[in-house]
Amino acid sequence: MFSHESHPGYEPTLPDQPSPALQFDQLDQLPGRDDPPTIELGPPLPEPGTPTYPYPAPAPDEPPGPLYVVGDVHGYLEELLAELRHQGLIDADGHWAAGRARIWFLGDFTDRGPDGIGVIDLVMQLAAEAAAAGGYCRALMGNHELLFLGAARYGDEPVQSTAGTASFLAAWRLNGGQQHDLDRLQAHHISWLSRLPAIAIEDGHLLLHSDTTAYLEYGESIPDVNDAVHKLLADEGVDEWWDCFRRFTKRFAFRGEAGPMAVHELLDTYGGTRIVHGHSPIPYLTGAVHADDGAPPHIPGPYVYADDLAVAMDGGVTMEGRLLIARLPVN
Ligand SMILES: [Mn+2]
Repeated sequence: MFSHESHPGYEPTLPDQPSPALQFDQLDQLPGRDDPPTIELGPPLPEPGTPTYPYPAPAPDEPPGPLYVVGDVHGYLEELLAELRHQGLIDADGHWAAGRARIWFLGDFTDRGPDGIGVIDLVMQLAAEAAAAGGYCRALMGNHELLFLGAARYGDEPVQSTAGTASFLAAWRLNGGQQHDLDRLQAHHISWLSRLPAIAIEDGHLLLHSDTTAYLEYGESIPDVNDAVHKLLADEGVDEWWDCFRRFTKRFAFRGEAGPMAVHELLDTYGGTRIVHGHSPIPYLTGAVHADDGAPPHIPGPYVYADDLAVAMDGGVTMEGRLLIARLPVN
């Protein structure tokens, strides 16, 4: 059974109710998605000329700062800047103002919205500024990172797909790819995106982009999964990329009666006491996507479900929802 009762703001959803998410599901999986293999190279170095900021050097015994997560951005740079400012994490000029705070972006920076490269540039900038301040700004690799990297690397090269002949470029365009993002994609973006981890754990929160158990197919520990994805991106061909992309595009594993079991499977393998994920917009998870009056979906905040074991962070900014930033733990 769903356990929405303890989460004010979200109406209970009948588990077996036909969901409009089906259409979304099919669209999102259209030509398939591969994972670009990546190599773990560590945090990016500041670009030459990056100014230093006057933060005090952290003492070694100082406790870590507060932990935040950011849901899917999908090119909505202005909304991201506004929410980061609202939370006091950046200043009026868009620079890190959060000291030793820790921020994890949950992936899907580009596609659908107007300025995907602007989003990547901002996150890279904040990563450098946060590190200088004794905090950090890190990011997971979402399926749209795999899709975007695949479009850039493999273009129209045909891939094996159950949906017939497909290519990364066609799939990327069908899933909101913006030509101006591809035109502005530079080597340092590719390098940074290709190094992002697929999974992380922070303060007992297992952080994933997608609400799927497909991560288990890549390894039994967090380093194993991240290494496997990075190695695949570095060494494998278009069909392996595509397969990885498709696996990390799956969704809804934590919904319904079997949801808590799926969450436990991941927590038992990788550690942590709760999963925090993006990828599936909250209106689709709750089934509240299409209001009868056509009103935008109501997104009061992160969506806690699966017996309180999972927190969904994609507020559906691409569908007139919200770009969510939350401080963990979420109640
Ligand atoms: Mn996604």
